[in-house]
Amino acid sequence: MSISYCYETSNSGLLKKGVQFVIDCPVQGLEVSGIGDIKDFLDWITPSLFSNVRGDHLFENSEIIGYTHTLHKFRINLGPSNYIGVRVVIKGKSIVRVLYTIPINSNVDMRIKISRYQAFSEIVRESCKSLKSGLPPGQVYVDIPVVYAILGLPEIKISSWVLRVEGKVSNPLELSLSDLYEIGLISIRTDFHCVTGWSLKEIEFSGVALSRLINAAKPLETANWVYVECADGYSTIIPLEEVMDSNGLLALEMNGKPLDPLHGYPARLLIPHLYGWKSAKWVTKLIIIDEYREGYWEALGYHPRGRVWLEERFKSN
Ligand SMILES: Nc1nc2c(c(=O)[nH]1)N[C@H]1C(S)=C(S)[C@@H](COP(=O)(O)O)O[C@H]1N2
Ligand SMILES: [Mo]
Repeated sequence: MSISYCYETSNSGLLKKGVQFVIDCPVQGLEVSGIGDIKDFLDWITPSLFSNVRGDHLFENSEIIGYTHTLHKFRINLGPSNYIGVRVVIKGKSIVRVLYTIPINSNVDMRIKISRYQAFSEIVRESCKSLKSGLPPGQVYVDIPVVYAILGLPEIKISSWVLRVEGKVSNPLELSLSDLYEIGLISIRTDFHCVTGWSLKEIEFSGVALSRLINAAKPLETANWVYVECADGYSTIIPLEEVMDSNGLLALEMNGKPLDPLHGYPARLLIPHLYGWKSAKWVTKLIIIDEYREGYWEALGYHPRGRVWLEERFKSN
């Protein structure tokens, strides 16, 4: 058997998409060639994981994630417009993860063990700060950014918008847009890398240094992670150390102008050495926490840290 345990993950943004929870199963590198092979594997493995899931795996589409990974999507129909999504992550030629998105109002009976995901064991402290210049492995430059808004565009009233820094801090902050401008903006010129393999060359972002903002909130000794919440319901998580020890910004401007509404107005994160999904748009809260929690993409198997130069695209344990 090539799956010995799975994780159960969930996220409030996924819930908005109708996903109650995710069963995320690491696979011990099983070589496959083509969709037919993958479908055969799924038809065999799924009944061994769940005692109450029957049915065919219908192929939907595939997505290339850098040069290293491919994501193949299937579904198992449960009823009219109700289905379990199946995401198969391939690295090289091998299946390395299978994830099942379980919809609201249905349940699954697991035949195998649900383990607790240990995010910290994947955060290997490397001396390399991963801020090299040039094109990282598995990326290609494009001219125009792809706009991502997985949960749609939020409506934001600037008069009542505030950025909060809260959680395990001794000095919680609540800052309006003008408060942020008053702190003073700094600018960085940097490439931007999406995990799906596209990169943008040299964009200028201006904003408040994230390290400065978080320091002002005075994180407690025990703090380990920054959980980021956005007005659209999106969320992501970043190791606290990774934020503090970077040139990351709470960006308010791009190329000298306020952010475009599509790119996160009034404020987004911009952490150049981490994949783009960590650079959350329409940010409302930075919640400093002790224990790892799953953000939107992390709940779907993406990496807790996401360093570009180490190609930390997916979780590996
Ligand atoms: N709130 C929110 N932030 C988000 C996303 C999103 O869907 N919602 N997508 C992320 C992803 S996957 C990427 S690559 C970048 C893309 O930034 P852009 O839309 O400005 O090009 O935004 C990130 N931040
Ligand atoms: Mo992305």
